[in-house]
Amino acid sequence: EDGYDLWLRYLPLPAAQAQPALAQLGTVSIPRQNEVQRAARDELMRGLSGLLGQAPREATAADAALLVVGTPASSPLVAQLRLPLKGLGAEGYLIRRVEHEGHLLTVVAAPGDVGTLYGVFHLLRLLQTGQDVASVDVREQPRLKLRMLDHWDNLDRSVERGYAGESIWDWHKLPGWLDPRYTDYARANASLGLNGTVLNNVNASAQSLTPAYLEKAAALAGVMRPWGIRVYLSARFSAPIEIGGLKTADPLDPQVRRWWADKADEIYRLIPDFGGFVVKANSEGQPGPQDYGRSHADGANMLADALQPHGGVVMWRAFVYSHEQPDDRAKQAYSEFVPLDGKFRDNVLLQVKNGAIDFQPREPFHPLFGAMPKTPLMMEFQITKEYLGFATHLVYLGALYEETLQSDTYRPTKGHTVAQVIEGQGHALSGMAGVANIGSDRNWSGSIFDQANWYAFGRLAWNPQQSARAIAEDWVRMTFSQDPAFVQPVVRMMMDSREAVVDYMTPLGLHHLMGRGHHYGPAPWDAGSERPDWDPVYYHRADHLGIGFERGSAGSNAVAQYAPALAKQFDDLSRVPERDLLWFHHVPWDHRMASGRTLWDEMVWHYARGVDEVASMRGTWAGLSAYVDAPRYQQVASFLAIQQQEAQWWRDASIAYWQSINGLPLPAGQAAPPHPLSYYQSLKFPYAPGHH
Ligand code: BDP
Repeated sequence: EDGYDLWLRYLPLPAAQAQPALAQLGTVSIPRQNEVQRAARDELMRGLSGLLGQAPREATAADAALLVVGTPASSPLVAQLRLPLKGLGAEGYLIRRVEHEGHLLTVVAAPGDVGTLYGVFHLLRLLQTGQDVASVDVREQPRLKLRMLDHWDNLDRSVERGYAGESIWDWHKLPGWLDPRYTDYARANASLGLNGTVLNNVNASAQSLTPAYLEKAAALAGVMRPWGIRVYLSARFSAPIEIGGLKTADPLDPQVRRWWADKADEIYRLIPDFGGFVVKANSEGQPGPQDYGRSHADGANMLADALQPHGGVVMWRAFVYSHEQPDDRAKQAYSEFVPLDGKFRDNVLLQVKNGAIDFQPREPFHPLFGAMPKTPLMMEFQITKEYLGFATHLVYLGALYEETLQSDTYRPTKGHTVAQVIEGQGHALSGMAGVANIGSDRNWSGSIFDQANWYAFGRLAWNPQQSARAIAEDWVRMTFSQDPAFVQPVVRMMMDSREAVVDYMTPLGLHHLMGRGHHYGPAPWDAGSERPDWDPVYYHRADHLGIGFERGSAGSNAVAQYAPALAKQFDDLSRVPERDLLWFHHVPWDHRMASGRTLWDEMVWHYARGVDEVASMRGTWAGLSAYVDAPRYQQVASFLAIQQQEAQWWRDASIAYWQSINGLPLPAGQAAPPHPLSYYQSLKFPYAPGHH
């Protein structure tokens, strides 16, 4: 066991489950006229063979089948059954038992082939998670249109913020060599309903748009297509200059517009179902329309016009912050984009990170959600754990995603969650993107438990209203074991792991306190870099009186970017949620917390709780070795040991630094950091991964 099979292991079910399932599903009728149908068929055969312990028979005449899969067009039997397929759309499906000529059939039916593929994966999941399929009755369709992985992969195979080896894309050997891993990647994504992949880094190289690289992308598109997945590219805004020989990339310049229109034609000749572009513009030094005095809307619309005749979309990122330093970086995206609401073409989505800073262990939801009703806003989550301990910390991000998605925006009124905002608010387009955590490591994600984050992201992109806990439970059952003595403690450990990392890294609303550049480990003392808003001291603002970033009306007033009811709540020191306290306010060290402790004592208490939680995760795992194969057990155990050391390091280094500022003693019973502050400050990590 090396984790390669992910959650698609298809190990034999216990006899008590396998026998009735074989009796119910052991003879199948499934079409194989085109590549999508063949993908569904191969997966069904592979899955059932493994789970049932023997290959199902394929019915010779459709009516001899017990399990029937297809669309009204691909299967005469499905057509005859007159199932209520209306309204399911191109990707929806239903799974049911129906009576037909005196026999009970199990049917996976859909209006379109991709729907049957998703239905097959769903049926297999029901078996894998030990559910009774005897009276199965499922009707599903995705709540979001674009369900995307964004790879931050460079053409030299390095991966920005990647902790799972090199890029999965072996660009140099493409298009001639199609690594079988690409197909397994597509299968895994399709099993979750993901339907798009952005192949290259948002910090894009214009090379990706040259003919040689478009051919490589086309080869990958060919692998993805049978699995319902479209290929997209990150577009570098200045490509017309860099590879087009033009003097400008001004979006209103006719030659520039022509260049992009021609480029789009060229791409669609090679990749007829190309999805479109993601763009990072005027952000962290990337080129963009503002270089020419134009707006983000001008830039996005120019690309949208080029893609429009072919049905492509533009995902324009809202992660922008300019070189002029404002009073608060958290306010920039909202200030720049809200005035542009209603100014984008229909085939543009604005892609917004979950919070206003940058994928921190905890951020309040981004105030843009709900604030641009005339524009489809898509969610951008990070799956790779740039700020959450890289691959060795066990942190289940389902809990983080759920917290953001379930946040009430109060826009237009109370009860309107972020999930509802991204579901489209009546727009034709909607979506969710996850920054992939996938690389060349045999186990894909750098650790077994990081596979759960890919999994949870995919399931939530299909339906952002789902419960993170239920998803974790499915993943554990599919990945490890169905035994409740294993499932329950592991799910509990996963669900608690997110609060643990918040506690030992950045409790009570603290944020952005990690080492510069590589973002590994604590460095709350760090200052003096080329931009103040890259420095931890900019974010915590600790002095001898207190700590925290004042974003209330007495400070940057970032709270005013939220709906009035929320703005009021966040502005009010007595009503702001404590978990976000230091995000929104600069607070005296002796501020009284709900627990009765002072802020300082409460901070120390949180650090301790985080470290203790990791110790207890280790204990939990140590008791479960009997349920897990040795290689996967061992890797998780070793990583938990690393996590415990690093959690302790975060706690000790942070406390040593805060004490150097506030001069306060530790509460009784709390151990002093074992080293002086200077020791923690002296640690350097020039080769930490993920930063280039
Ligand atoms: C930050 C990363 C940086 C990315 C940037 C982005 O540190 O490497 O380029 O986000 O999202 O989190 O564009």
